[in-house]
Amino acid sequence: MLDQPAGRPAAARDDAQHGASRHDWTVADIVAIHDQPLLDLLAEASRVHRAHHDPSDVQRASLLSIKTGGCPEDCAYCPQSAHHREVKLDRVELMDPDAVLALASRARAAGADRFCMGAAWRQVRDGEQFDAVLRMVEGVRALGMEACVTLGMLNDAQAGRLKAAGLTAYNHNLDTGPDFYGRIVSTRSYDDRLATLRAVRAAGLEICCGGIIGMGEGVQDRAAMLQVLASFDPHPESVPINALVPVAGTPLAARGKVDAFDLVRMVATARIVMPASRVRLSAGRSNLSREAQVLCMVAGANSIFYGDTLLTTANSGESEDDALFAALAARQPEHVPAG
Ligand code: SAM
Ligand code: DTB
Ligand code: SF4
Repeated sequence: MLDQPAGRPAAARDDAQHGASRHDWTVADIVAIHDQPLLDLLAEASRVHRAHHDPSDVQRASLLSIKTGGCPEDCAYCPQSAHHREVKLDRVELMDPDAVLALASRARAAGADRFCMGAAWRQVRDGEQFDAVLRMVEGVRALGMEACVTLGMLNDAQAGRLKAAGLTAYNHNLDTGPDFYGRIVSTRSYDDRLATLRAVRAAGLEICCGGIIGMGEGVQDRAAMLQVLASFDPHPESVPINALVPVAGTPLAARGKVDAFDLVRMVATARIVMPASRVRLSAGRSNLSREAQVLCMVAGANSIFYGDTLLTTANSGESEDDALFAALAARQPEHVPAG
């Protein structure tokens, strides 16, 4: 675990104001929160959300795959793994920084406040390609946006160079609970992931860390992942909650759609145990009705990926999202024609 306080007794359920500093949730506490009647869960999550955030502040993060496919890791959900040969995906080498920055600038003009760049790498290697990523980070920051990258595992020195380039946050997901993890990822351990997260935090970068639901795991596994995340001190600044996007050719291709209420419960539970974090409603949003997305926001989601594609799969369209944001805003008084 990361900076987990040793030997603290399990505290009783906390109120919303104190929850931000709680790192000792047990898996049983979290399952109890998750499984309570849906309307009670929603009410509690919404109360916690409003005590810590302006509910009208929903972040738009734009996502770009800067190096696509051919990844040596074996992650069962991922279309970019070279192990899944049946996936139809063209490999694309690392993009040129100028091309990335042109897209970042376009995303900013469309309303994005954060620009996230993902590379299908097992780990960061020092050299020309990492130098190019550092230039991308500098460029995104110069545009006035938050910058986040996800590049696989990294060491302290590399995290320090990203910090010096102005990086806001590093994304590295735990994906699921420790017991289920081995069924999904065979090429790197849970401890490897925690070591990367430790390097990220030691460099003073924000941590963006969450996971995926709908891979065959149970509520216990979902709660166990949230327990590990909530044990970080401080909590991860952002927590992406992905619903599995089943991709043809991956071992999880045949998994069914995640039930919208499962996603609502997961978002609400994340919100309650990590009150001050940004909870991002991430992959899988294109399968949700706008009503289900609004329910996730009531449950405490306050960030989305904005843009027509995620890394390699389709996202909700930008125009649909613009309509969603318009629906969330205060209504203009109706014009009543005179006479
Ligand atoms: N290679 C880097 C790594 O694994 O850290 C960065 C890229 S990787 C694609 C980033 C995250 O995307 C994964 O950790 C996983 O949580 C999420 N992801 C990948 N494929 C997904 C899918 N089909 N459905 C939902 N989430 C997915
Ligand atoms: C995260 O948690 N979800 C994003 C981002 N971090 C990098 C990735 C979702 C990928 C979905 C599958 C794809 O488009 O390839
Ligand atoms: Fe590679 Fe990341 Fe996909 Fe795993 S999730 S196969 S590390 S790109």
